[in-house]
Amino acid sequence: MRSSHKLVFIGEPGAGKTTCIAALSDIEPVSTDVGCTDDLALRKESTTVALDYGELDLGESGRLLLYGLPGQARFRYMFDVVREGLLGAVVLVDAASPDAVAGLDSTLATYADELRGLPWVVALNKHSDPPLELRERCVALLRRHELVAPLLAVDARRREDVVRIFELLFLLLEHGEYAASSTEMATWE
Ligand SMILES: Nc1nc2c(ncn2[C@@H]2O[C@H](COP(=O)(O)OP(=O)(O)OP(=O)(O)O)[C@@H](O)[C@H]2O)c(=O)[nH]1
Ligand SMILES: [Mg+2]
Repeated sequence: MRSSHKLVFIGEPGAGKTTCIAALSDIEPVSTDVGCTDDLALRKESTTVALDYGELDLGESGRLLLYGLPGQARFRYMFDVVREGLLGAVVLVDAASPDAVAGLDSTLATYADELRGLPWVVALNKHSDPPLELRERCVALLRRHELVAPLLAVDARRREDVVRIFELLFLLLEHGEYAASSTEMATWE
């Protein structure tokens, strides 16, 4: 039987989790978007209330199961659903938003413990060339949370960008150290 691995996408509402999984999945992704009812309704029409789910064939390496967690911190417990067999995590940031850094801060505040010990990356989405200042503020934030991860810019709608994300994750898996107690400078490609 071929193996399967899990990858989880987390990030603030609107960061692009559902979009990423739709771009990557080779099955029809399962999404549980509903109309927004709270303050979010001012910013977007729908939000994910349970898991997003997709799958990707990795050939001989098996299948990659893709999970998107709901953006709201109150759904953090859903991480338990995906923890077993988790290969890595992608933290998405809406880099075009004036609240990008605050959004990342709240994601890290919610998930820092889960991210420690995993290979993970920060994907700056919705901005083709995120400004240096934003990248530096993200790196500073990671340090404050005592986390280490590379940052990269993506367009979550483009499959090749999302593929780059997990190529990076696989590199980290091959070469990384995941007892992350120290803070190193995140790299920028
Ligand atoms: N311009 C641009 N729009 C994007 C990009 N990625 C996602 N979007 C749009 O941003 C909106 C929000 O994306 P979603 O994928 O729904 O975000 P989400 O993280 O799943 O949000 P929640 O389910 O509410 O937590 C959608 O309208 C997407 O089409 C991008 O790279 N560039
Ligand atoms: Mg969603």
